[in-house]
Amino acid sequence: MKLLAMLTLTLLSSTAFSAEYLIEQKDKKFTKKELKLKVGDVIEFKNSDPFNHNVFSLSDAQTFDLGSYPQGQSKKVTFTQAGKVEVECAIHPEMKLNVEVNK
Ligand SMILES: [Cu+2]
Repeated sequence: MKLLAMLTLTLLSSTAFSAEYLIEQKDKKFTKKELKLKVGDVIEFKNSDPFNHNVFSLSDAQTFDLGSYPQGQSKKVTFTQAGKVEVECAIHPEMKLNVEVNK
């Protein structure tokens, strides 16, 4: 019984501190240029332009590729390591978002 209570508390505390941010791709820009967050936080990338965007990162701290997707769709990334993550769009090289992930 005691163990179960401790386990429940651990599960609650690990989820209680993770935040979720919404970044849109609009007018060929990310709606923010910089974002600071913590390990475990999530960014939802939503395409709000009437054409495809891609979301990827080749950064050492985190590499990912969400592929290309059209207006109205969104995909989420959980940031799992501290460091700097530069997020880009393969279709529009001028699009950049710098994410600083802190412990
Ligand atoms: Cu784009």
